[in-house]
Amino acid sequence: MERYFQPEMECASREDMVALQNEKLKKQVQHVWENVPYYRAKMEEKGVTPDDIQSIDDLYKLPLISKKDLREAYPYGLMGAPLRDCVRIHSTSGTTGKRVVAFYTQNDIDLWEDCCARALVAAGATKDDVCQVSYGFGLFTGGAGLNGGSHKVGCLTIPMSSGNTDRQIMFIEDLQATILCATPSYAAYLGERFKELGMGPDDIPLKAGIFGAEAWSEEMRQDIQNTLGIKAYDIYGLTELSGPGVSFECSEQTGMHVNEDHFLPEIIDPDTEEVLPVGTEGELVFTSLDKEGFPLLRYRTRDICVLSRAKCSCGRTLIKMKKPKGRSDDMLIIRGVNVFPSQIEAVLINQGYQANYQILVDRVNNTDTLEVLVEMTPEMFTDNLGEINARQRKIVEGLKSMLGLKAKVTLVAPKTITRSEGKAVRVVDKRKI
Ligand code: DLL
Repeated sequence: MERYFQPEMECASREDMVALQNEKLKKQVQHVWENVPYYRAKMEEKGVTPDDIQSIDDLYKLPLISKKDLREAYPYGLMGAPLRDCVRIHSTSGTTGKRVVAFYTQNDIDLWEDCCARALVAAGATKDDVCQVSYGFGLFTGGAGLNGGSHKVGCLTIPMSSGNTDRQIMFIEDLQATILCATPSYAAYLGERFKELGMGPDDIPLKAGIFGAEAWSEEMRQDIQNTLGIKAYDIYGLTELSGPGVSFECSEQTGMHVNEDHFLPEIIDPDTEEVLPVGTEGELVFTSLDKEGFPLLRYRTRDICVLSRAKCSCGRTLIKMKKPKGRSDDMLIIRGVNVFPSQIEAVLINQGYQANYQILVDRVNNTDTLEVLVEMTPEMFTDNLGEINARQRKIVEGLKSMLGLKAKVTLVAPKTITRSEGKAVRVVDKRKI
C-alpha cells in the first residue's frame, strides 16, 4: 500500500475537492482583482468582475494570460503581494527576450515544498532515504523545490546541484543515495558514466528517480530504469506556477497527478482558445488557487497534453495529465508536418540508441530539410561503412513510419554530441536564424 504525504488532499472525494476549489477560486480572483492592476484591466476589458466567478464552472469567463503578458508586465506588474511580504524570486531560463521573474511569499514556498514532498512520497521516499538533488540550484526552480520537499519528507538531503559528474557518482556511492532528482537527460548521462566505470544496476544504491523539467519519451524512461536499476518517476512544473510539483507521478506510471487543490487545470484549443473536454489533447492552462506573490489566472503553458479522470490504482483521486508531448512552441513544422522531438527520440531508443541526438532543421530552395545526428553507443561503434549505412537506413525508415517524413540520418561516434547537465538542447532550427 502506497503512502501519501497529504492524504486528505491527494485522496479527497471529488465532491470535497470541487467545494474546496470553488472556495479557493473565488478568493484568488478577489485577491488578483484587488492586488494585480494589470490583470484587473484585462478582466475589465472582458467585462468580468469577481462577482461573475462563483464556481470553477465560471472559469472560462476569465481572460487567458500568456508569456507575452508576463513579459509586458516585467518585472513587478503581476506581483500579487507587497514586496515586503515576498521572500524569494525564481526565474525562467528563457534565451530570448526578458526572463520571467516569479515572486514567492513564505506561504507560497511552504505550499510549493509540500507539492514536491507529495512527489517524493509517491516515489517511495521516507525519512530513511538519502535524496540527491542534482537539479540546478539558483534561479532555476528544480534544485530549490525538490530540496525543500526532501526536507519536508525528512530524507537526508544532498543539495548537489548539477555538474561535476564524477563527484555526483562519488556521493551516490559513498552516501548510498537511494533517490535521485535530476533532468532525465542528466540522469541518462549519469547512467552512461556508471557503465563506463563498470557499474551495473545491482551496484548502484539508487531505487527511484524523480525526473522532469523537459519532455522525455517512455522509451527513454525504460532505458534509464534499466541502466540505473531504479523506478523513474516523472515530475512536471513551471516557474510561473512555482516550479516542480505542479504534477507528479505515482507507481502506476500512467501520467502525473495534478495537485489540483493548488493548481486548477484546463485544456484549450490553442488556436480558438475554446475549452476542450477532459480526454482531448490540447494546450494546458493553469489557474493558481492560493498563490500570493505571483498569482496567475488561466495561464497558457504552451504544453500540449491530455487530462484524464481514470481511477488510479494508487488511491489518489487527483486528476492526471499525460506526459506532455512537448511545447507548442517547440513543435517543429517540417514540410507541413507537426514534429515533436520526443517522437524522434522514441524511434531512436527503440532501435537501441540512447537519447544522444541532435535535430537540424533548415530550408534549402524553399523546402524544409530535416537531419538527425545520432550517436552510436560504444557497443555498436564501428567503422564498417556497410553496417553504418544499414543502421542509418533503418532509422530513416523508422522516422518515415513515425512522422511520415523523409529525414537525413547521420550516425556519429560515441561522445561527440554535447551532454547536458540541465535541460538538453536538441533542436537547431536554422530557418529561424
Ligand atoms: O522546468 C520546473 C521543473 C523543475 C519541473 C524540475 C520538473 C522538475 P521551467 O524552467 O519554467 O520550470 O520550465 C517549464 O518545462 O512548461 C514544460 O514545457 C517543461 N517541463 C517541465 N516538466 C516537464 C515534464 C521547470 N515532466 C517547462 N515533461 C514546462 C515535459 C516538462 N516537459
